Amino acid sequence: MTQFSGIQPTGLTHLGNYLGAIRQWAARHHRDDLFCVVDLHAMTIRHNPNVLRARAREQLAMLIAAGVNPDIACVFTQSDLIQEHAALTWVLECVVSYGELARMTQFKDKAKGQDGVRAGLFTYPVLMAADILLHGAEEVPVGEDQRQHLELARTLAKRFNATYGEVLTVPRAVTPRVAARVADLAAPERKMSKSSGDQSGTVLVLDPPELIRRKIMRAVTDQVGEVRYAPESQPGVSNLLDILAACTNGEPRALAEQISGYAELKERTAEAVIEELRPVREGVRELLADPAELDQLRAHGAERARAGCAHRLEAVLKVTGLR
Ligand code: AQP
Repeated sequence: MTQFSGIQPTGLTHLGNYLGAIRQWAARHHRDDLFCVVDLHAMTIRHNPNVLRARAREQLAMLIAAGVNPDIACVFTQSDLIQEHAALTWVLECVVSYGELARMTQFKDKAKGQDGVRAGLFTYPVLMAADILLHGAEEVPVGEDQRQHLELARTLAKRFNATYGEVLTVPRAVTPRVAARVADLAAPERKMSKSSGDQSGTVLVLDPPELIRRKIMRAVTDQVGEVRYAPESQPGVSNLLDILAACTNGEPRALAEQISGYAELKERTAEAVIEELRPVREGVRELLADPAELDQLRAHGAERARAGCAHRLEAVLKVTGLR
C-alpha cells in the first residue's frame, strides 16, 4: 500500500499541518512510501526565492525530525524531480477540463480580491494530482481541506485509464481520526492556515514554548461556560478538545467530561502541545546545523523516488502517443 503526501513551503509550518498531516506520516510509514516538500506549489503565489529555498529546507528537516524515517520512506523535495512532475502535469492538463478547475473552492478562496492571479494557482490541483499519480500512491494522508483536490486526482486517474489504458493507480484520501481540520485559535470558524494575515491564532511548530502557551491561553472560546464537545455550537472549545485529544491520544468527548473549566482546558492543551512539539523543534535545529547531512538525505530520497516512478512515466508517454 504505497502512501504519498506533501507539504507546501508557502509559509511557516503550523499545528494544523503537523496534526492533520505530518504526524500521521510519521506514525505510519512503510518502505518506499513517499513524503515530500512540494516547493513547486509554493510558486503559485508571490514568493521570495531565498525565503522559499530556506523554508523548503526547514520543512524537509521537520519531516525527518517529526519521525518520518528517511531510511524507510523516500523523503525528498519535489523540484528534485521537476522533469518527471512537470511532464505528468502537462499530460494531465490535457485530461482535466477548465470547468473542473474553476470549481475548486481553494482556488476561489485564494484568488478572491487578488490582482495578477497566477495561472499556476488555477492549475495547481493538476500538479498535485500528478505528484500523487506519478508515484502510484494508493493512499494519500491529508487534512480535511485537501479532500476536493484528492477527488480530482481520482477523477483524472480514472479518466486517463478509460481513455488510454490502465496505467495509473486510483488513490484515496486518508484523514486522521481527530484534528483533521484544526481551526484558527483566534477565529475558530476558519482553519488554521499558513497564509492567514493574522498569526495570533496560529501555533507554529517552531514557536518557543512560552509563545505557544500565550497563544493557547488567549484562544477564543464562548459564553456558554461549559466544556462540551460540540463543534457546531462551541467551535473554539471543541477545537481545543480536538488538539488536546490528538496530542494525548485521547477522545475529545471523554476529555470534555474530565475537565471542569476553560482555564483548565487551555492549560492542559498548552502543556500537551508544548510537549508534543518539543522534540520536533530540537530535531529541526540539529538537522539544520548539519547541512551536508541534510543534503545527503535529500539526494538519497530523490534518487529512490526517481527510480520508483520512471517506468510509470514511461508507460504514460507511451500510451498517449508521445513515445
Ligand atoms: N488547519 C489544518 N488542519 C489539519 N490539517 C491541515 N492541513 C493544512 N491545514 C490544516 C494539512 O497539512 C498538509 C499540508 O498542507 P499544505 O502545505 O498543502 O497547505 P494547505 O492545505 O493549503 O494549508 P495551509 O498549510 O494553511 O497553507 P496555505 O495557507 O498556503 O493554504 C495537508 O495535508 C493539509 O490537508
